[in-house]
Amino acid sequence: MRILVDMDGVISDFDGEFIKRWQERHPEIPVVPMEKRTFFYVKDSYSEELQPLVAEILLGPGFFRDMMPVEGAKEALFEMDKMGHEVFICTSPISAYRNCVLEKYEWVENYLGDAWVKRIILTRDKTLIKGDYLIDDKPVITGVERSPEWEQIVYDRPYNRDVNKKRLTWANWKDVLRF
Ligand code: U2P
Ligand code: MG
Repeated sequence: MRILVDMDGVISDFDGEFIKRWQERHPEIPVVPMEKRTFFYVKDSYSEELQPLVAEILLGPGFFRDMMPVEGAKEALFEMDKMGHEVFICTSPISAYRNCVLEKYEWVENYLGDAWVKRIILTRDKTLIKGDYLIDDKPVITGVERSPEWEQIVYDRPYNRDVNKKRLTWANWKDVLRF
Protein backbone atom coordinates (compact mmCIF):
# COMPACT_ATOMS: atom_id res chain seq x y z
CA MET A 1 0.00 0.00 0.00
CA ARG A 2 1.05 3.57 -0.56
CA ILE A 3 0.23 5.59 2.54
CA LEU A 4 0.35 9.38 2.56
CA VAL A 5 0.62 10.84 6.04
CA ASP A 6 -0.12 14.48 6.82
CA MET A 7 2.20 16.45 9.06
CA ASP A 8 0.45 19.29 10.98
CA GLY A 9 -1.91 17.91 13.58
CA VAL A 10 -1.00 14.32 12.68
CA ILE A 11 2.71 13.76 13.25
CA SER A 12 3.71 17.25 14.46
CA ASP A 13 1.77 18.91 17.27
CA PHE A 14 0.63 22.11 15.57
CA ASP A 15 -1.95 22.98 18.23
CA GLY A 16 0.35 22.25 21.16
CA GLU A 17 2.96 24.64 19.79
CA PHE A 18 0.32 27.27 19.10
CA ILE A 19 -1.11 27.07 22.63
CA LYS A 20 2.38 27.25 24.15
CA ARG A 21 3.36 30.32 22.12
CA TRP A 22 0.02 32.06 22.71
CA GLN A 23 0.28 31.62 26.47
CA GLU A 24 3.87 32.89 26.48
CA ARG A 25 3.08 35.95 24.35
CA HIS A 26 -0.43 36.79 25.49
CA PRO A 27 -0.85 35.49 29.04
CA GLU A 28 -3.68 37.98 29.57
CA ILE A 29 -5.80 36.70 26.64
CA PRO A 30 -7.33 33.26 27.19
CA VAL A 31 -6.26 30.64 24.72
CA VAL A 32 -9.12 28.64 23.15
CA PRO A 33 -8.79 25.16 24.70
CA MET A 34 -8.59 22.17 22.38
CA GLU A 35 -12.01 20.79 23.33
CA LYS A 36 -13.57 24.06 22.13
CA ARG A 37 -11.68 24.05 18.83
CA THR A 38 -14.52 23.26 16.46
CA PHE A 39 -12.88 24.86 13.39
CA PHE A 40 -9.95 23.36 11.52
CA TYR A 41 -8.12 26.67 11.05
CA VAL A 42 -6.97 27.90 14.45
CA LYS A 43 -7.64 31.53 13.48
CA ASP A 44 -11.35 30.77 13.02
CA SER A 45 -11.67 30.18 16.76
CA TYR A 46 -10.53 33.73 17.51
CA SER A 47 -12.26 37.08 16.99
CA GLU A 48 -11.30 39.23 14.03
CA GLU A 49 -9.26 41.59 16.26
CA LEU A 50 -7.21 38.67 17.58
CA GLN A 51 -6.60 36.97 14.24
CA PRO A 52 -3.47 39.04 13.43
CA LEU A 53 -1.95 37.76 16.68
CA VAL A 54 -2.71 34.20 15.58
CA ALA A 55 -1.03 34.83 12.21
CA GLU A 56 2.00 36.35 13.90
CA ILE A 57 2.55 33.10 15.77
CA LEU A 58 2.06 30.81 12.76
CA LEU A 59 4.33 32.90 10.55
CA GLY A 60 7.01 33.62 13.15
CA PRO A 61 10.40 31.92 13.09
CA GLY A 62 10.53 28.54 14.77
CA PHE A 63 6.82 27.74 14.87
CA PHE A 64 7.02 24.83 12.42
CA ARG A 65 10.45 23.72 13.63
CA ASP A 66 9.66 23.65 17.34
CA MET A 67 6.49 21.54 17.30
CA MET A 68 6.71 18.40 19.40
CA PRO A 69 6.06 15.11 17.66
CA VAL A 70 2.61 13.62 18.22
CA GLU A 71 2.90 10.67 20.58
CA GLY A 72 3.21 7.37 18.73
CA ALA A 73 3.60 8.98 15.29
CA LYS A 74 7.24 8.12 14.72
CA GLU A 75 6.76 4.53 15.83
CA ALA A 76 3.73 4.18 13.54
CA LEU A 77 5.59 5.57 10.50
CA PHE A 78 8.58 3.31 11.09
CA GLU A 79 6.34 0.31 11.59
CA MET A 80 4.35 0.96 8.41
CA ASP A 81 7.65 1.23 6.57
CA LYS A 82 8.87 -2.01 8.11
CA MET A 83 5.66 -3.73 7.06
CA GLY A 84 6.68 -2.93 3.49
CA HIS A 85 4.32 -0.05 2.76
CA GLU A 86 5.38 2.98 0.74
CA VAL A 87 5.04 5.80 3.25
CA PHE A 88 5.20 9.47 2.31
CA ILE A 89 4.74 12.65 4.31
CA CYS A 90 2.19 14.74 2.46
CA THR A 91 1.96 18.27 3.81
CA SER A 92 0.70 21.70 2.76
CA PRO A 93 2.76 24.76 3.58
CA ILE A 94 0.99 27.92 4.66
CA SER A 95 0.87 30.57 1.93
CA ALA A 96 3.30 32.81 3.79
CA TYR A 97 5.88 30.10 3.28
CA ARG A 98 9.13 31.78 4.32
CA ASN A 99 9.74 30.03 7.62
CA CYS A 100 7.29 27.19 7.13
CA VAL A 101 8.85 25.38 4.17
CA LEU A 102 12.43 25.22 5.44
CA GLU A 103 11.30 24.41 8.97
CA LYS A 104 9.11 21.51 7.85
CA TYR A 105 12.18 19.91 6.24
CA GLU A 106 14.21 20.61 9.38
CA TRP A 107 11.51 19.06 11.52
CA VAL A 108 11.46 15.86 9.51
CA GLU A 109 15.25 15.64 9.56
CA ASN A 110 15.35 16.23 13.34
CA TYR A 111 12.60 13.86 14.37
CA LEU A 112 12.53 11.20 11.65
CA GLY A 113 15.96 11.38 10.04
CA ASP A 114 17.46 11.95 6.59
CA ALA A 115 15.73 9.03 4.93
CA TRP A 116 12.35 10.63 5.62
CA VAL A 117 13.36 14.02 4.19
CA LYS A 118 13.33 12.24 0.83
CA ARG A 119 9.75 11.22 1.43
CA ILE A 120 8.35 14.71 1.88
CA ILE A 121 5.67 15.70 -0.60
CA LEU A 122 5.02 19.40 -0.20
CA THR A 123 1.87 20.45 -1.99
CA ARG A 124 -1.11 22.73 -1.62
CA ASP A 125 -3.19 20.25 -3.57
CA LYS A 126 -3.19 16.77 -2.05
CA THR A 127 -5.87 15.56 -4.50
CA LEU A 128 -3.19 15.38 -7.21
CA ILE A 129 -1.07 12.93 -5.25
CA LYS A 130 -1.51 9.22 -5.82
CA GLY A 131 -1.83 6.81 -2.94
CA ASP A 132 -4.11 4.27 -1.31
CA TYR A 133 -4.68 6.18 1.92
CA LEU A 134 -4.19 9.73 3.14
CA ILE A 135 -4.13 10.04 6.91
CA ASP A 136 -5.11 13.65 7.57
CA ASP A 137 -6.84 15.73 10.25
CA LYS A 138 -8.43 18.20 7.83
CA PRO A 139 -12.18 17.53 7.71
CA VAL A 140 -12.61 17.98 3.96
CA ILE A 141 -9.72 17.88 1.51
CA THR A 142 -10.42 19.48 -1.84
CA GLY A 143 -8.41 20.32 -4.93
CA VAL A 144 -8.54 20.20 -8.69
CA GLU A 145 -8.95 16.42 -8.78
CA ARG A 146 -12.56 15.60 -7.92
CA SER A 147 -11.90 11.91 -7.39
CA PRO A 148 -8.56 11.58 -5.62
CA GLU A 149 -7.05 8.14 -5.80
CA TRP A 150 -6.63 7.87 -2.03
CA GLU A 151 -9.18 7.28 0.65
CA GLN A 152 -8.86 9.76 3.49
CA ILE A 153 -8.58 8.30 6.94
CA VAL A 154 -9.30 11.06 9.43
CA TYR A 155 -6.75 11.57 12.18
CA ASP A 156 -9.05 12.14 15.13
CA ARG A 157 -9.03 15.73 16.43
CA PRO A 158 -11.75 17.82 18.15
CA TYR A 159 -12.38 19.87 14.99
CA ASN A 160 -13.15 16.89 12.77
CA ARG A 161 -15.50 14.87 14.95
CA ASP A 162 -18.54 15.46 12.73
CA VAL A 163 -16.82 13.90 9.71
CA ASN A 164 -18.20 10.52 8.81
CA LYS A 165 -15.09 8.70 7.58
CA LYS A 166 -12.82 6.04 9.00
CA ARG A 167 -10.76 7.62 11.77
CA LEU A 168 -7.72 6.68 13.75
CA THR A 169 -5.09 7.84 16.19
CA TRP A 170 -1.58 6.49 16.60
CA ALA A 171 -2.91 4.47 19.53
CA ASN A 172 -5.29 2.40 17.38
CA TRP A 173 -4.10 2.72 13.77
CA LYS A 174 -3.40 -0.98 13.35
CA ASP A 175 -6.98 -1.89 14.26
CA VAL A 176 -8.38 0.63 11.77
CA LEU A 177 -6.03 -0.02 8.86
CA ARG A 178 -6.27 -3.77 8.58
CA PHE A 179 -4.00 -4.17 5.59
O1 U2P B 1 -2.97 26.49 5.49
C1 U2P B 1 -2.13 25.58 4.87
C2 U2P B 1 -1.88 24.36 5.71
O2 U2P B 1 -1.25 24.70 6.96
C3 U2P B 1 -1.74 23.84 7.99
N1 U2P B 1 -2.57 24.64 8.94
C4 U2P B 1 -2.73 25.96 8.75
C5 U2P B 1 -3.48 26.71 9.61
C6 U2P B 1 -4.09 26.10 10.72
O3 U2P B 1 -4.77 26.73 11.54
N2 U2P B 1 -3.91 24.77 10.87
C7 U2P B 1 -3.18 24.01 10.02
O4 U2P B 1 -3.05 22.81 10.21
C8 U2P B 1 -2.54 22.79 7.26
O5 U2P B 1 -1.61 21.85 6.75
P1 U2P B 1 -1.99 20.31 6.53
O6 U2P B 1 -1.93 19.68 7.85
O7 U2P B 1 -3.38 20.30 5.93
O8 U2P B 1 -0.95 19.81 5.58
C9 U2P B 1 -3.12 23.61 6.15
O9 U2P B 1 -3.68 22.85 5.11
MG1 MG C 1 -3.04 18.51 9.08
